[in-house]
Amino acid sequence: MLLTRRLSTLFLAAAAAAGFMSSAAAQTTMKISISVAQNSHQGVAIDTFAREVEKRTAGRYKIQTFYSGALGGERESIESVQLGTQELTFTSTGPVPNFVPDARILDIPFLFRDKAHARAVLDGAIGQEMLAKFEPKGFKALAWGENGVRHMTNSKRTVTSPDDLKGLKMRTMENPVHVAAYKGFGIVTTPMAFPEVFTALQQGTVDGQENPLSVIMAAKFDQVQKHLSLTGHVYSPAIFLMSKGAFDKLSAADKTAFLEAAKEGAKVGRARVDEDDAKGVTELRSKGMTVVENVDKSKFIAALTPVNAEFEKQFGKANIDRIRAVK
Ligand code: EAX
Repeated sequence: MLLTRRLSTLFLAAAAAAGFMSSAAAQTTMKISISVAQNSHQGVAIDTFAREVEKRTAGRYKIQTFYSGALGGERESIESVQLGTQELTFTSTGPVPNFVPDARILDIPFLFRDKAHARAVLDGAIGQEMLAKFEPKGFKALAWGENGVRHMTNSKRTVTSPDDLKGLKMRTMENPVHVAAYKGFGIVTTPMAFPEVFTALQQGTVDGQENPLSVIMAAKFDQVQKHLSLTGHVYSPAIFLMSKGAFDKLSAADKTAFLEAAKEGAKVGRARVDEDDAKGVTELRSKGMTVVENVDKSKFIAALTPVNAEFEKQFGKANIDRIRAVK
């Protein structure tokens, strides 16, 4: 009797230990971050990614989501992923060239005709070749996502031509291609991490900034900016980055799960960008912004002729032409 009881106690303890161990092994928690608010194109992208990873790994991987730069700006998050102290981030390509210089070519103004062109390039051979270039730098680039087509806002004046930009002090991303091009417009460039931008606009440290309608709405820049011009001067890709160390530890099946989840996240994020673009002008006008919808883009393109010659030298004309040629 006593022996039976002892045995059953032992059995229960062993079962509990085994259960505990298997559930500990069963759930690995990873972090992913964005610099913008949850209610945004990027928020739905990482929320979808988190849900898909959990579903596709039967809950063995749990993705904790962080918004609004809670873990730092985009550059800091990319650094953390490279170091492996944070497993994942979803970021615009803003600070990416500082880590993967080959990616600079994607940030050239007026490179893509429209979102459809950009998506075709990123999802096609060129985009996939580019994803592979992140590996030697310590990243597994899971998939391209989308930040959107960037437009200019400022607190000083209506912008209809590049002449109106001369002398405007604008926050730019920490991106060497953007900085070079915007200088070409005559803008006084002030590179700054995104979490600091609202305050900088509010305090007048800078006159303006440029971002997709999705970001302008999510960040409520209408509260601190009067003028919006649909310059559409550059497409802003986004990317799911994972620490290569963390990715390499996954089983083959789980690697597929993460890759597929990122693709799902990208799809939902892009759909939200389209929704935001469709309603953005009306919404921002209703919040008090003055919007110039018809901007003569040819003037902006012409203003960049010298800078573009420089980009052709730096990135190779053939490489730029190959992107432009994608249908
Ligand atoms: O990724 O820094 C920027 O302006 C980005 O567009 C923004 O953080 C969204």
